[in-house]
This record gives sequence, C-alpha cells and structure tokens, in this order.
Amino acid sequence: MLINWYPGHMAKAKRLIEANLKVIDVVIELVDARIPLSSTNPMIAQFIGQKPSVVVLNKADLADPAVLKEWKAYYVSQGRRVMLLNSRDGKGVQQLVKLVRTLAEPKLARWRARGLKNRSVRTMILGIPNVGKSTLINKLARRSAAKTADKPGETKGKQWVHIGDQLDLLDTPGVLWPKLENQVSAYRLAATGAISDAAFDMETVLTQLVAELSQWYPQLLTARFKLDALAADPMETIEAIGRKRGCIVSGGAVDLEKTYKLILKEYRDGKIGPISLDRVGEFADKGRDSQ
Ligand SMILES: Nc1nc2c(ncn2[C@@H]2O[C@H](COP(=O)(O)OP(=O)(O)O)[C@@H](O)[C@H]2O)c(=O)[nH]1
Ligand SMILES: [Mg+2]
Repeated sequence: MLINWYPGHMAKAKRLIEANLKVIDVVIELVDARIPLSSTNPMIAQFIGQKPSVVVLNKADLADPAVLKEWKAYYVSQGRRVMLLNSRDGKGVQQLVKLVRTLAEPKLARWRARGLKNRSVRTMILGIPNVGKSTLINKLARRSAAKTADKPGETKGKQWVHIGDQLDLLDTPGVLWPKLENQVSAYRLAATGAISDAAFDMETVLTQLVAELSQWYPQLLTARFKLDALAADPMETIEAIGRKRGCIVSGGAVDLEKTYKLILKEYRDGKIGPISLDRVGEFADKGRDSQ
C-alpha cells in the first residue's frame, strides 16, 4: 500500500493545525461513519488537548445503523461527545450547531462573568481528506446569515462564518493525514475513497472489500448483483459479478479491472446498501491511540 503522506507533509499539516487551534474553543472532529477509527488520525487526542470536542460520524447515511449504534456507545464509554450526521442532505446539522453551542457554554459563562457579553466562541473542523469537511462547512455557511469580518490580531485572511448564537466557524478545515500504519485501516480508507485510486492496488482492496462484504453483508451483496450464492474465494465472487454485469473482454474472460471499478463505485455510492467496515470489537484496545 503506497503511502503518499511523507513526513514533510505531516509536519506542515501539524504546524498549520496547531497555529489555527490556538484561537479555537471547541473542536469538531469529522470521521467517516463507515470507518470511524480507520478515518481518525492517531494524533487527534493531542490536537484536541483539553478543549471541548465532538466526534461527528459523517456519511451516516452510508453506514449500517446497527453498527452506528455500537459506535455511539463506544464513544460515550470513552467519555466523548458523539453525533451522527449526513452533511450532504444536512440531516443533523442543526443538532450539531446546538451541541457545539452547549459545549461552549462554560467558556461563555466565564466571559460573561468578566463583562465580555458579546464575545463569540470559535470552532473548527478537523478531519482526514474526503470525510466531508467542505460539504459540512458549506452547509453551515449557507444556513448562516453572512461571513463575519476578520478580527484584529489574527492571521490575515482567516475567515469566520457566523453559524449560531455567539458561535463562529473557521471557514477552512484542518486537514489531518490518514492513518496508514495498519493494513486493515489502509485498505478501508482506500475502499471508501479517502486515499486516491492511484495510490493503491485495486486487486488487494477489492478482494478485501468483497471478503468483508461476504462475511458481514452476504444478503446485500447477493441481492445487489443478483448472485445465487457467494464463493468462499472473493476472487470467484468478483468474477461472478463481472459476468453478471457484462464486464467481459474479447475471448470471454472477465474484465477484472472494469469489475473492480464497478464494485467500488457501487459500494462508495451506497448502492449495495448501508455498510460499516470498522467494527467496535476489532479496535477494542485502540481507542484514542496516539503516535
Ligand atoms: N453520502 C454522503 N456523502 C457525503 C456526505 N458528506 C460529504 N459527502 C461526499 O463526500 C465527498 C467528499 O466530501 P468533501 O466535503 O469534499 O470532503 P473533504 O475532503 O473532507 O472536504 C463528496 O463527494 C461529498 O459529496 C454525507 O454525509 N453523506
Ligand atoms: Mg475539502
């Protein structure tokens, strides 16, 4: 699995995030609801520090509701605030604003006590690529009246979007690098589209994906591709899908590259059904791991 985040990139991303976090009161950590721990960043706990935060399981529409319930319980057991969200259609956005405002309340109360009645708390979104940061920022910005002006004493060009009562959002997210130190997470990041297609071996990713779908969601897989049964060997299932969908090269063999792309696209688009790949049990001891 190719890793295209070199230490130089990581150091730069880290510096940028740390600089922005200096003025942030509440952190919104965005992860992919289908792979909450694979799509988190090992350093997130360090970034968050003592600030109040919420972990948002975005793309909840694409994940398995039963597994999401377990993930919610998991985060609660870790002492974290957690929310499900669909940034694309905006479902949950209102609750997110409310929750962030609630988390900000102690700070606002301290400011009020010091006579700073009109000061706003600031929030920012952190997440690895492709978890929906821009989509969420756009949703939040659109429902708000207007962008607030730059404030004195801050990095030039930093823009704040007013998103709620005494609540401003930094309009650029903090982009964390993906966790690539274990192969299972790396493959799932590839399957969900967090790592660019050029960076991984399709055969490896697709055989793993089809193996996991066969194990956890056999009915969804057979129903979607009209298969009579699933083979023990995922490669056989992939070939059967290729035949069903007419991905055939001259001579009658299955066009594997085309079949890989087809399965991947339908999986990512949610066509196979709501599917979770990360499961709570397999990461039991790897909660907020840091590096
Ligand atoms: N189904 C679904 N797709 C989403 C959701 N949020 C974002 N997306 C899609 O995920 C892709 C990446 O989103 P983007 O906002 O660019 O991610 P970013 O890299 O974190 O800024 C886009 O195709 C979005 O339309 C969601 O809640 N549900
Ligand atoms: Mg973006």
